[in-house]
Amino acid sequence: MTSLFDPLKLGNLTLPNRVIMAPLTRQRSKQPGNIPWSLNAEYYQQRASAGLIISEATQISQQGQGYPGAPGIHSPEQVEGWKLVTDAVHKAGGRIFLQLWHVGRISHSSQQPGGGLPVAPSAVKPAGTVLTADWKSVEFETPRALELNEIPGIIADYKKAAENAKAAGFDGVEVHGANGYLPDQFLQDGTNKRTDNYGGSIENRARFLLEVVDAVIPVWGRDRVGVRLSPYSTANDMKDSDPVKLFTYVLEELSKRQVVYAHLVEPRISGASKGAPTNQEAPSASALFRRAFRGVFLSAGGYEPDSAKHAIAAGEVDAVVFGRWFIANPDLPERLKQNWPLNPYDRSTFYGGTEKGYTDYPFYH
Ligand code: 8OZ
Repeated sequence: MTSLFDPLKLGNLTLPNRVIMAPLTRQRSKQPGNIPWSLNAEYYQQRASAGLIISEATQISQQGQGYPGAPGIHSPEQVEGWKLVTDAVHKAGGRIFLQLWHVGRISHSSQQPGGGLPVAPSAVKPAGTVLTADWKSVEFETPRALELNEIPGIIADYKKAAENAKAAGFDGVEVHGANGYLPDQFLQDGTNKRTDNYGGSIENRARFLLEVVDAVIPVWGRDRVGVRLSPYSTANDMKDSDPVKLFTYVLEELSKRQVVYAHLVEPRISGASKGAPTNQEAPSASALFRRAFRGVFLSAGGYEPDSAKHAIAAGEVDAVVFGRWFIANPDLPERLKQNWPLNPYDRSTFYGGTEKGYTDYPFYH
């Protein structure tokens, strides 16, 4: 029987355990410039015992930014800043992938180059509120639908960001295709109303994500590219008329491309930002979609120590991705292994601020 503490082959990497650190938006990059710095390096280094660290979502361009304080990977200063992080993680014996992010419509004009509207597949406004560049909560704007001739430029931004991630010393990249950001906005028909090659059929709606994947594979090799998806998630006001058909197709296409892992967010957790309501009635993504993907299957979303151990032992997933418990427990793998108690997490310090609630959670020993 497999356990959380057995090694896992991920392409030509061997992860020492199956306790993965989730991509976690913490909004603590150095300002101005959204630059990773020594505080971020300390935080990631503390968590280097994870089988794999997936970095916080990191914008590929200024247009792709939607959250104040979130880091980028498009400026030379950001690349230099990330080197502090990757060096620190590697010195501590860890491995770290960078998550490539474009928020699409989940932005605000105060973040956009020239103060323009956020971009999206279609001009469909998300419900709810967004933080401006200076942390004021305001209603979302209606995004501007991308022109067909703008899409190659965004794919090129992903490729350039993947190259920057390599220069910054990461071990691989994850394409953020989940949680209602730009690639997901193309995938799902609640947000994609296009009538060109990027809208309508499932094949057309998947085109953007697959073009991103096809752009980053030559930079990294298939063994170092993963993709995150969140079927059935309602985070960021998402919906689709047939998630099983859509995400089965996407996972089959990702299998053909032999990306190294698929990382699915369980829909029982509907998003971290609004108090993380859970819906235990929601379908299980691993049950529905695991068979559609031939590579390593990572699963995130509301796992507790017992449910994680069970999911691995039952062979439902290859590795479990922890967010909140990794925020509060830098030594999470060892705590799980030894059945040591977990530090409780403090939601009020998840987003923004400095070392409080970030690098000051104690190790057990
Ligand atoms: C919570 C708060 C801000 C961003 C995601 C990047 O949902 C996020 C995110 C989550 O993937």
